[in-house]
Amino acid sequence: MSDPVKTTPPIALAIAGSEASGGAGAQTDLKTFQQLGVYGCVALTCIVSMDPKKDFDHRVVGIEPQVILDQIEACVGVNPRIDAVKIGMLGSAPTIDAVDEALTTYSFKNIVLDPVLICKGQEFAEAKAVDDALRAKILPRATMTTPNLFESATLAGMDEITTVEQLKDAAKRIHDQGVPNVLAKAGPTLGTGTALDVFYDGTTLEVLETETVGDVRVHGAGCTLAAAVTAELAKGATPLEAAVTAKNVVNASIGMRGNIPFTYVWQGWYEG
Ligand code: PXL
Repeated sequence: MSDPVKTTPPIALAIAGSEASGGAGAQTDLKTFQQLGVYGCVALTCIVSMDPKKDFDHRVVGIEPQVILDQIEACVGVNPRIDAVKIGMLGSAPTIDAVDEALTTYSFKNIVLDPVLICKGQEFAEAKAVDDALRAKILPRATMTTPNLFESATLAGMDEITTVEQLKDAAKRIHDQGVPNVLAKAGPTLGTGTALDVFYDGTTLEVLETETVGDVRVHGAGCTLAAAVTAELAKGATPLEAAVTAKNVVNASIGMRGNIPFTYVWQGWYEG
């Protein structure tokens, strides 16, 4: 019998939460990986069910830490060569401990951290514990991080970010905490008339801009961006190249209108 194995594509692992509606989280990660020609596997950290009766607050159920470790073990066991890892919503301090343990065990390359700090409907005390643990344990392991405006300000220790100069400063401050590549996202929120993000790797500081699409908040754009960065790193792109492609993917993916107060993304529109 002939060997049925064709060429193995690059492989990416998402350690992320499920967002049932399909607009964000692990669902988005898998779709983005697939779209960019990367085989995806997933270790779920939590299950988010948005509540349409309560303004789409997030109902979050954490996955048992040992089960998270078991899933990562399964992913690595089947796919011995994982080319990149995306870390999305972790949601609790025990989950962060489990992921920290797995990152020690497997020493993955190309770790992209989307530092999902606070989730709609989460208690403040819980959110603070997650922030602290994420910064102490996961951030220093990241090859690249993709904070949004709020996350950039929090991680950089700044009160707020309202200008491009402040966003550049935040990217540098986060880099100085030991993250080799930072993609600090503002999207359309700094009033530049573009979707603007800042890339910094310690030497190169680039302001990346694409045209804006609409003027409403887009659900899942951040997950899609970080997943696209992960897929491109898995394929061998440099961090800056990955950031540029990822912005184009997000730009192309915006525009599905659901029964929710915001637009969301569909990866099928990007043609590369
Ligand atoms: O977009 C941030 C995010 C990440 N991961 C999960 C989510 C969300 C937002 O809804 O539910 C699982």
